[in-house]
Amino acid sequence: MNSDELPIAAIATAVGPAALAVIRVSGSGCVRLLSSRFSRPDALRSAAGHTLHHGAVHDGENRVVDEVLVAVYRAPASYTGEESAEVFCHGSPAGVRRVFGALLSAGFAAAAPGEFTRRAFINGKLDLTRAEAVNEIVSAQTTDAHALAMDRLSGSVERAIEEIRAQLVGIMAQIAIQLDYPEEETGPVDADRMGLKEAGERCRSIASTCERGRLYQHGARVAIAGRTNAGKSSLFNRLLRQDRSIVSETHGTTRDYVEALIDVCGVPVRLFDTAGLRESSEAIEQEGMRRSSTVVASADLVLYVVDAYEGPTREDAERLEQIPRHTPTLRVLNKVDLGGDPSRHRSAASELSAIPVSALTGAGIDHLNDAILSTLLDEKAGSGGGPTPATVIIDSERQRDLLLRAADAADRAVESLSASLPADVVAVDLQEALEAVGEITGEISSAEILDEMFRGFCVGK
Ligand SMILES: Nc1nc2c(ncn2[C@@H]2O[C@H](COP(=O)(O)OP(=O)(O)OP(=O)(O)O)[C@@H](O)[C@H]2O)c(=O)[nH]1
Ligand SMILES: [Mg+2]
Repeated sequence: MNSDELPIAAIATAVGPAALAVIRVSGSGCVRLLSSRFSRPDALRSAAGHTLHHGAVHDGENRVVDEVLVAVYRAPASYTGEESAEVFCHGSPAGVRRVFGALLSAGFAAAAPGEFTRRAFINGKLDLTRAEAVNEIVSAQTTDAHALAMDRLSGSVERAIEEIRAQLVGIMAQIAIQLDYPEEETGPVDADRMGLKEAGERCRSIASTCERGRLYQHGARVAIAGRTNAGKSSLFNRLLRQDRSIVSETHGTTRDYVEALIDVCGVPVRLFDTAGLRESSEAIEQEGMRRSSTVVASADLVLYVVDAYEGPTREDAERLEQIPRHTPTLRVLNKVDLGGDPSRHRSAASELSAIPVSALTGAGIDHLNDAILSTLLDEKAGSGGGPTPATVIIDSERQRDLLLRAADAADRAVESLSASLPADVVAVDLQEALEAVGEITGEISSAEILDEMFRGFCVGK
């Protein structure tokens, strides 16, 4: 038996108190093996694909472990393409582990991370871009990230890559004619006319969407900073929509930084409330400010809060100077509800290029959310446009690197053509572009490539 077909088992759901949990098994003979721990073995062994069977899992010594439902799948009509089954048991962590233990004692091997999807790929059920999308769906933190990953699972990247590959194959055919028949007979080859430049641009254009895709998938770190009492914790609570950080009129309330995950227009943002900045000789407060500055230094974006009632001070200007230059900063003028002179607020806001808000009333918060999103997209994501705007957004650095390799090879082929180098020189670069594109979908793959790719998957997927 091929080692890829050996029966494997994995707990496919998160371990924690829950109504139900799913244990997945796959591989040649897995239903027979499972039946050795099932109360109605004959029913399982003779089961047709896509049928459900009620019964009990026992430990091999007639002790019932759990009451379960088993779904049976027959090859090739299953996720992996192999004979498979899913065991729906009760969700208590202890119970799930006992059922899983019973299966291991029957002879199942514990599956490696991503092993089910790896088998699905090997059996031609999905290409590598869809396999990666499976993992992206599992780890999506916002509805937008999930929708983008679903798009990739339905084959948007695979189709785009296939189009580029077909284009490169067509060009290769024209070059092959050049190799077979000398130039006098076929006339000179033109990179533009053949679409070679366009193929390279399409690769680069899709590659440039990776940062944007990763922003939605992996999110960003946003730190709130500013002088004491500016309203940082109030703003933190407002953005979080939860009374999480302590707010008080006492200066220096926040000592340790506080963090929480929020959804900013579809981007998962780890938001940090930090200790207010002021001159202090108190050791604990100094340590709080030191830790806060570390958080600010590692942030993708800083929201620097200024109290509108007091207006920006020289100290604010100095504090802003201390934020690392490469870190984008949005200035936020808080407490604009505090009466005062609205025109003064407006001039302070424009002097500071600040976004006026009130953490107390919620005024301006939608605008602030939009500004956070657009700054993160500008900083991290580029436009994703270019001469040939990409129709898909990728998340995988593996795909991006291969697309750039293909684009570089296509560029070299274009140069060789314009320098009228021999067709076999052009063919070498074209071949490299084709190989890189083939690796993206997995048409060309090796055990090392697959090991590297599936290492990041969770067990049970
Ligand atoms: N009117 C008004 N008061 C606000 C607003 N935001 C914060 N405050 C008040 O300002 C005071 C300080 O607010 P905090 O959120 O604790 O300020 P902070 O910047 O976290 O302060 P430290 O943790 O000490 O650095 C509190 O009394 C808040 O109720 C606002 O938008 N409008
Ligand atoms: Mg605070």
